[in-house]
Order: sequence, then structure tokens, then C-alpha cells
Amino acid sequence: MSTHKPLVFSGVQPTGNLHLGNYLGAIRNFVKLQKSYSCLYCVVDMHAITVWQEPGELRNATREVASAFIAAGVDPETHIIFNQSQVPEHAELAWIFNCVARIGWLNRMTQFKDKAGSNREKASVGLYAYPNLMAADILAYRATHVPIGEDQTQHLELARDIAQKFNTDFGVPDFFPQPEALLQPEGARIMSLKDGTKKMSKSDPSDQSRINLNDDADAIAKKIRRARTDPEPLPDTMAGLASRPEARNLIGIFAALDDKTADEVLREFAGAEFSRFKAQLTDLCVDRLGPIGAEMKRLTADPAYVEGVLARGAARARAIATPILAEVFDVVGFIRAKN
Ligand code: AQP
Repeated sequence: MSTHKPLVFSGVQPTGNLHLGNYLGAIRNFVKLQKSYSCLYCVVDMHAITVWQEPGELRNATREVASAFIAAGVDPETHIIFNQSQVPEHAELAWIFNCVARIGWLNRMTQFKDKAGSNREKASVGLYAYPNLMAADILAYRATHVPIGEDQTQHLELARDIAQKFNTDFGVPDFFPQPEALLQPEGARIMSLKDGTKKMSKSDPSDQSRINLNDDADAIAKKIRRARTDPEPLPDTMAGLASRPEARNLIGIFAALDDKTADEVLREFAGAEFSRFKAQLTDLCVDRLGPIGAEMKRLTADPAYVEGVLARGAARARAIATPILAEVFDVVGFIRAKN
């Protein structure tokens, strides 16, 4: 991995059911960033267990996310693909950050409130401290750029606050950089096929709400055919879809898959019934996702290969993180045997 390019870190949780939103909102962008950055792409299994995961399913999902990275076009030789738990520096730095971040900062995190819901007292401590681990993921490598969805901007702000406070508290002004968000353009947020106001999500109990990356052509066609719409034909500009979230979402998906703007797509389909639009959207989805799904299937059938990629990636990630952590321990005042 070239160390001359700025360093990107990003992660995806192995929580099952990787979907079109994960692809368009994250993984596709990971592939594009390889040209300009040195990239570390992490399967964040330690984040995943902040809510209950069946151990066997966690293992499968970890291999599946790594396979999706590779199948979508991330090059595991030039860049680094690994799973978080194989690099203990993440947990070590997260503990130090638990002692740097303030409870008041974490209390303001809206994702904890959303995920814990009304059952706050029963949520895991890990779910609450999740943003400190995310800060450690990034700063263990002194990564400077983090591709994230809109929903993660608050967590990245917190990572910046932690970096700043660490530098100030220990009197080491430039020790950690201030990582910057690489935000996706408007429209990269893909919504549920059943409810255009809810994001497409791995944990939605309805499989009909999302297109999974490993869905075959028939499943994709069925899901798009059944996707919620409304009785009106399509307008000729996005302004005409202001109060039609499901239609707006389908147009957004088409635009993202075809690398067009939503208005360009609407010019093509102005006045069309949904049946015609949905048939073309199905063809486009099958065309774009089919090869990725097939390659994922091939890779997941070879767990030894995928685990080899993760192990080699973890060793290379450790080679970057270990000396940084040695400096952190020294700054904090921990005594460590010198090699
Ligand atoms: N619907 C979405 N549209 C666009 N981007 C999305 N991402 C997730 N859903 C959408 C992006 O995918 C990356 C990986 O997400 P994650 O697995 O770390 O966690 P998440 O955001 O919580 O994803 P899910 O699918 O909603 O999973 P669950 O249901 O387990 O919480 C992130 O960059 C995210 O922005």
C-alpha cells in the first residue's frame, strides 16, 4: 500500500443482509476512492456485537462483507481489507478514548437514542460507547479521510473532538489529525422499498424492503414489481416528486445505478406508468448487481481464501497501527517492554 497518498478508513458492519443501500451509499464509493487514496476497508465485527449476533452468523456475515468488497472491485493487494477484531489496537485505543471522551458528548449521540429506543436501560454499554470505538478505528491509523453516510457525521465530529482533546490534554498538538468526512452526494441515501421515509436497512424484518446484494434476477424483479408506489404517472422534474417519497426513491436508485442525475432519468420517463419504469429499473439492477452477486457467491464458497485475505489485511493493518499505539502508550504514560 502506498503511504504517499492520504489515508482513508471506512467500515461496514457484518450484521447480515448486505443490500443495495450499502452498495450505493458505501461500497461503490470505496472502489472509486482507491485511485486517489490508500484505503483500509474494515469489516467491523466488534461494532456488530453491540447488538446480539449469533456467532455462526457473525462469521458468515464477516466473510460475506469481505467478499462484497472484493466482488465490487476493491483490490485487496493494493489496499487493505481486514476484520476489526484481528487488530487488537482498535480495542486498546478505544479504551483510552473511553477515558478521553466525556459522558455528556456520548449523551448527545442521536444514533444511540434511535438504536436503543425506549429500552435504554437494557442497551449494551458497547452500543453507548460505539462512537469511541469508531474514533479509535480511524485514529489508530491516523487516517485523514473517512467516507461516511449522512447518518455518521455526528460520530465523525465526535472522533474529531476526541482527537483534539487527546492532543490538548497530553500537550501533543499534532499527534492525531482531524479526520475529514468524504460525504456522498445527495440521493446516496437509499430508502426502503416498502416505505420511502425509512432507510433501506439490513435489520428491517421485511426482506421485501431491500434488494440484497446476493438476490438473483428473479428475486430482484419480484421485489421491484412489489415496491410501493402511487397511482400517478412520473413527472418531468424532481420538483414533481416532493411529496412522493417512494417514487423519489426508485428514481434515485435508477439515477445512482446509471450514473445520471434524477432529472435526467425523469426526462427519459416523463409521463410513464410505473410498470414501464419498474421493468427498466429491474433490468438495470440485474445488470449492475448480477456480476457482483455472482462473484460474492463464488468467494463465499471459498472461506479459506476470504479468511486468508482478512488475515493478510489484518497483519498489514497492524504494521501501521502498532507503532502508532506504541507512541500513544508512551504519551499516556504506560510502561511497555521495549523490543
Ligand atoms: N439505506 C442506505 N443508503 C445509503 N447508504 C447506506 N448505508 C447503510 N444503509 C444505507 C451505508 O452503508 C455503510 C455500512 O453501514 P453499516 O453496516 O456500518 O451500518 P448501518 O448504516 O447501520 O447499515 P444498515 O444497513 O442500516 O444496518 P443495520 O440495520 O444493521 O443498522 C455505511 O457507510 C452506511 O452509511
